[in-house]
Amino acid sequence: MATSLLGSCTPRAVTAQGRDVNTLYDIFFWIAAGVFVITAGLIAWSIIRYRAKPGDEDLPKQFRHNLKLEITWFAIPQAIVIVLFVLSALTLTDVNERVPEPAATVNVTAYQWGWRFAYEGTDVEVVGTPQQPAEILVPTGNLAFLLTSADVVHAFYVPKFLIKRDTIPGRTTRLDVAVEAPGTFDGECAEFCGLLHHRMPFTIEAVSPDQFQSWLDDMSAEI
Ligand SMILES: [Cu+2]
Repeated sequence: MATSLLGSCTPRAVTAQGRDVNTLYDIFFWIAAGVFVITAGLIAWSIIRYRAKPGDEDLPKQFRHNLKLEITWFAIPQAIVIVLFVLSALTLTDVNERVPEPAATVNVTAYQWGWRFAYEGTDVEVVGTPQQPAEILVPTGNLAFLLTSADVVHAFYVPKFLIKRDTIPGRTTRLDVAVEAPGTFDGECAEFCGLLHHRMPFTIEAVSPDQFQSWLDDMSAEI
């Protein structure tokens, strides 16, 4: 019960990719719920139906194996696992696909302990520290985050995107999303990276492309 209730705490996705992940969660949940109800139901039924009744002296009919039953309870879980595997692989392929013509490409560098966001094609850079976490603007629509780390492995995680990606020193990983509506989304580091790991929050505010452009112009003017 607790697992099902906590499962409903999954944030509602604000990206097209996150919605794909949500759909996959739902399919897993309902299949698991079905397996639970059938298994627990059969156990409960057997306990009640075949309990010892007054006057029962003999053992029930004894038998060693039942090939048909054994094949069935092998085949059903196999089929479920194969279906879930295929659905997961398809969702992963969709989620990892690059978005066409991103409205903004942001180079993100994680470091102990904060985040640097640099907008490709501009000089604009926002650097966060534990004392003053970064707050950045992005336009709604397609976004590409190119991620790397200056020191150890961190993970770029915006819970409402429902996807996270490791940032690895010396390598660039990529996270593409389509943000569907304006809003403010909290982010954090999701890979333990040292003493101030918990002090790496950041905020992404998605605004209309026009608002984003004027913010970007203001930021460039300040440099
Ligand atoms: Cu970190």
